[in-house]
Amino acid sequence: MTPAASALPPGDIVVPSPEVEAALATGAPVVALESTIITHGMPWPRNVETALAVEAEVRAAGAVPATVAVLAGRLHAGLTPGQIEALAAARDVRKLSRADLAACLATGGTGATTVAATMIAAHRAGIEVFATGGIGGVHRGAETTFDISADLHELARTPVTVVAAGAKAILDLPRTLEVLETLGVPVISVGQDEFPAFWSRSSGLRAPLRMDDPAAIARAHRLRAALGLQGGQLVANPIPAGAEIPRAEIDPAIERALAEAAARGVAAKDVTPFLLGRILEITEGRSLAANIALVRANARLGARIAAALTASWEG
Ligand code: PSU
Ligand code: MN
Repeated sequence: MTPAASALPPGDIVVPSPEVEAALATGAPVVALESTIITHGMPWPRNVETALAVEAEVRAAGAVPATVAVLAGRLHAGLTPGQIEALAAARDVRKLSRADLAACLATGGTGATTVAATMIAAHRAGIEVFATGGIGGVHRGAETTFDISADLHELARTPVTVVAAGAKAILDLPRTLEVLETLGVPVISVGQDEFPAFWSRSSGLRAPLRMDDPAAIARAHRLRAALGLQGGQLVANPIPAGAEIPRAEIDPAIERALAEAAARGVAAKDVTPFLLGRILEITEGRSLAANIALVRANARLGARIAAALTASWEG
C-alpha cells in the first residue's frame, strides 16, 4: 500500500474521450477547445449552442474536437454533448488556470479551463493545436494592478499552437505584444499584416509575423521543437469581415465597461468575465454574435493546421 500513489488516478492524468483516444492513436488531427469561454465567456443557452457548433466546425474540417474541462476531479480532453450541456448549465463552475488546475483535481471539483490550463491539458494528452476566441493578456492599467494573464506565460513554456482572433480589445494590446516578444512567443497573423483585435480585424498594430499557409504554421511548430525551443505559437486569425464590429463602434462599449469595472473594484479572475458580460449588454448582443463567428472561424483554421501537422513534411 502506497497511500500517496493510490491517491492518484489510474492511467494518465488526462482522460481522453474514446474518439480523441482513437484519433491520437492513429495520428489523426485533433483540435483542443477550452471551456472557460462556455462557462464564463457567454450566457446560457448561446454558450452551449456555440460549444457544440465549434465542435461541428472542427469535425467538418476533418479533425476531432477535444473540449477540455475538469468534471468531478477528472481532467477530460473530449466531452460528450451531455457533458458540455451540464457544464454550460452549471453554476459556480471554477475558472481554472495553471495555478488552480491541480487543486481542483485534488478536491474533486468541477472547473472550466482557460487558455493556459487548456494548453497544459492538451500537451499532456499529446494534442498540438488548440482553437479559442481570444487569449488573455496585459490588462489596461497593469502598471498598477499587475494584472497580466497567465496565458502569456503558458504560451512561453508549453508547446501548443493556439489559434485566436488576437487578444481581446479590452486589453492593452501594445503591451500584450511587448510581453509576448519578451517571452519569445511567435505571434503570427493570418491573411493580413495587422494584429487583429478580437471583435475588429484592425488594431492599428503590426503583427510581428505573418503566415497565410496552415502548412507553414505547422512546419514552424515542428521547427521550434527541433530547435529545442520551449513554448507554443500564437496564431492570430482576424474575425471574418462580415461579422466584425469596427473599432469605432466597439471602443465606446469597451471604455464604458472598463470604467464600470474600475468603479466596482472588479479584480483578478473576475475582470475578463465582467467586461465580456457588460460589453454584450452595451452592444445589445452584437459582441456575442461576433465572438461566436470568430471562434468558429478559429476552429476551422485550427483543424487545417492540425491536419497539416499530421501530413508529410512537404504537406
Ligand atoms: N476568449 C473568449 N472568451 C473568454 C476567454 C477567451 O472569447 O471567456 C477566456 C479564456 O479562457 C482566457 C481567459 O484564457 O478568458 C483569460 O482570463 P484572464 O484575463 O483572467 O487570464
Ligand atoms: Mn488576470
